[in-house]
Amino acid sequence: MEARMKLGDFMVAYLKKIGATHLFGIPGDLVLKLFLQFARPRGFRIVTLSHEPGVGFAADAYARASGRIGVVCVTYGAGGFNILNPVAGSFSEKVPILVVSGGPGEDERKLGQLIHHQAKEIESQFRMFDEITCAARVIDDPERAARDIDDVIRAIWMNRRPGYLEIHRDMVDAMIPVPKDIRDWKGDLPNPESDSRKVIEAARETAARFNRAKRPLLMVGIEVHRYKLMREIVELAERMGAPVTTTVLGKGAFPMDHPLHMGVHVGPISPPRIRKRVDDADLVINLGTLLTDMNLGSQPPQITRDRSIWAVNNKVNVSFHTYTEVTLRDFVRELLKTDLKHHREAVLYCDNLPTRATGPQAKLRVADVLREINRFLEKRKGFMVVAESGDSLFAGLEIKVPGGMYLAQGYYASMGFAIPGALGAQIGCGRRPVVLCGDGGFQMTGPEIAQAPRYALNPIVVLLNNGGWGIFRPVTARLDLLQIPNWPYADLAQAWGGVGLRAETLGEFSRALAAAAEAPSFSLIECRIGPKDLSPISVKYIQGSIHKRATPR
Ligand SMILES: Cc1ncc(C[n+]2csc(CCOP(=O)(O)OP(=O)(O)O)c2C)c(N)n1
Ligand SMILES: [Mg+2]
Repeated sequence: MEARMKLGDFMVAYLKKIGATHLFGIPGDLVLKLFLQFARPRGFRIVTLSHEPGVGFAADAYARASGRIGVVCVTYGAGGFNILNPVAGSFSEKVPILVVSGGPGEDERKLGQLIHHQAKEIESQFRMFDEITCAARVIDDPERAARDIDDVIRAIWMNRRPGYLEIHRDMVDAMIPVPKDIRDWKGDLPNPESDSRKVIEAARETAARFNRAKRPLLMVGIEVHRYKLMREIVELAERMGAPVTTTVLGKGAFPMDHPLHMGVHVGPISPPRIRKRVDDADLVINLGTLLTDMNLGSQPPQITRDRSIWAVNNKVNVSFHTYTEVTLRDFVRELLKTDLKHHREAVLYCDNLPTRATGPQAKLRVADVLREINRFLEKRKGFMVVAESGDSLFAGLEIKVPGGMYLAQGYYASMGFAIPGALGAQIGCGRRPVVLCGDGGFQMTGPEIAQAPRYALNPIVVLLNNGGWGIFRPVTARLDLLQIPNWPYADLAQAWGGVGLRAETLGEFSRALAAAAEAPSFSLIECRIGPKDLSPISVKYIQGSIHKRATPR
């Protein structure tokens, strides 16, 4: 970095310093100059997809899978508005992404005419992103530009939330001063800090509560994944000897094949043994879990505060009092230094799958698909699972990925996440995705799979074709409103340069999965399942969600 440099050059140098390697985007005239800067030799590997929502989901999943900031570059207006939904999802689920948008130059704005892609006012886009990011700036003052950019990117990392930079096209070549501290800086981004006195006291009190408890349990949530604390949490669980459950959103934050892992807790609709164990616990230590309806099976909170400790959002609640300025990382590290009683308990992993499979010739059911994927994953390394919203989100809860890499929007739950997400995730961590996706979800962003061959990506898409928006069938009288056209999914996959397969029986699915694993390209297996066939938890969830009780305890 130099003391004075062009803004565009500074952006590239800054993002290189923080270790960005890829940039996801779609250009337009209002961002083209900046986009080309990012793509220049020794710049970034550019990943373009067909539609901005795909770009946003891919960058989000890249960030989830790699543990780095995902960078997105879009044009102003039509491009920016198109990624509002994925960015809102990143905000909800604490995913650090940077959105860079172009915009019209100052001279054009002074002409007094409306500028293409403009909605209400030129500032409208900034205002919208301000609402769904932790920091948003329009870079319009060269003197402050470097500091503003630095502030936004630091905030993204501190908060693990999206940030927004709007750089109008006349600013890209503007000369800007670069403060010395930014020039000298090595590129380490700041993590939130704790007050060490509070950390010690929170850990001491937690340890005392734990050591008195007879039936303690650990509940692991999404912050463990975002702050890369899985190793510490495993160590803590092993020291405590307590069973571990994860939340819907936190699935994958604790190794699914660890002997202390019981499975996913979804409130009262959990597998009965998990529900009973959580209900019986005299102390539940929640580590990085968010209190969402989805995590609780769409029911009011069941773990009462008198028997719980919650460490999330840089706070630790011990029953009815709160320690502020205590990060999850520091809390867990301090707990590891305390004397902890070791519990001994035989922990059994539970899911909701019926134990009996149908025969290889019988009509394929969702439960059979899930059991077969588990069998497939058990024997293989290097895979991850990405689940789409809809029945697949709940079906995915039954999946056991050795080691644990698992991605799904278990809270924001937008359809369209999984296919572009799988592309971004494979770029981010190199693991080969198995994608669970419904036909409705696929019709939103699934065609982005056609981009996989360009980037040598090879997800295996397991498409559950039930002829519509199946998850709502148990609660909708007008089934005709939930129908969608039947696409020739396998033929499309074939035409897009992948392998397209169909399965109507378990035997066919098993063979298709084996064939997909051998294929160097992406594959899509269309599983033809009955219109009423849903995964075990979906029906309970959707009925609970529609007939919600409004009396929190
Ligand atoms: C962007 C978006 N629009 C609408 C919804 C509401 N929604 C949730 S699931 C679903 C239907 C899912 O259909 P499909 O992908 O075929 O999955 P299925 O439940 O049939 O397996 C809809 C419309 C959503 N979650 N996200
Ligand atoms: Mg469907």
